[in-house]
Amino acid sequence: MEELESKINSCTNLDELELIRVEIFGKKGVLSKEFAKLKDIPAKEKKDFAKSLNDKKVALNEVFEKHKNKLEKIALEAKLESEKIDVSLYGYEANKGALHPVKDMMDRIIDYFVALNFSVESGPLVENDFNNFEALNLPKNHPAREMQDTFFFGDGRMLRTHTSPVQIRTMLDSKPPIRMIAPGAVFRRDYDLTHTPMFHQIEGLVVGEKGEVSFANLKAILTDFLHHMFGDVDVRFRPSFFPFTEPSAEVDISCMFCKGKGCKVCSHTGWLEVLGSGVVDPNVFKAVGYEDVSGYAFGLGIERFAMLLHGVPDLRSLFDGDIRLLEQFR
Ligand code: 2NM
Repeated sequence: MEELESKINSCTNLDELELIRVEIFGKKGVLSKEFAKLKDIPAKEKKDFAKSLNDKKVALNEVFEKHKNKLEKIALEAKLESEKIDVSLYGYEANKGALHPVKDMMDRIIDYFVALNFSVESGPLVENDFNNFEALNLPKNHPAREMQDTFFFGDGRMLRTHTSPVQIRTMLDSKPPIRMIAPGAVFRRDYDLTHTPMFHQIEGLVVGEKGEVSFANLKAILTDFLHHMFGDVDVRFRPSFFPFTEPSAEVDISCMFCKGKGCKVCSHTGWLEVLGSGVVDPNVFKAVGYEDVSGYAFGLGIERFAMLLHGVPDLRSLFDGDIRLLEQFR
């Protein structure tokens, strides 16, 4: 009896226990053999023998069930442990896309001016001579036309060299007041560290009644715009020349790489040129049939803003199509 009990309890897994079960409780098992002895036992002793045998069977069965439960519990715990899933583990990250830095910069600049009630206008990339040059006070044989290094089609048309023709189209199509920006691609025959043959500009134009729109307004809005884009920088307006504005000014910010001390990026001047601007030349208004109006205009290169704000050393890398560049802007 004790021997059978310890045999049951010494089983370390359910397979072993099953073998023991057959050995003890099976048809040809220990207990069956004991019960078989009944028939040879004298009638008088039969009852007591049967009872003690049955007690033994019940007791063994209890020991067996108890140990079976224990082994089942151990087996279940082992199974749960081996199949455990840590639901708090970090999953595989989805492969996210990103806006191209030029598109992102364009959106940021557009958002600034849209908040100030500027409309966003667009026009064709292929332009005629009047919209791209003539109406902008650049008459035929004007040296600025060669300076622009234009892609001509040979039939009088050309790829636009700036987005100014959109301002001309808008003025021809509508009456003042005008408060617009024109973002888009422009084309010039240029290719080096800071120039690509296709790049993007945003130009702005504000037109009101004569005396209503001033150079002071231009200074105020562009100063605020540059603080919005570049943070706490100094802004300076420097006299310049454009055929379509008079007076004209180029706008510089203090170099954010050296804090104005002078470095490679700012050619040791402490200043970075970021905008062109001016009061619209009367000849431009004459070309579109506007009378008794005043206005200011400005223009900037989006790639240049992206280069400065992201520290991109070679502008051409923005157009290589190398996915590793985009991945840095996720
Ligand atoms: C610039 C700089 C200065 C400009 C002028 C005009 C228009 F059509 F009103 F005459 N549009 N954009 C302008 C003026 C553009 O870009 C550097």
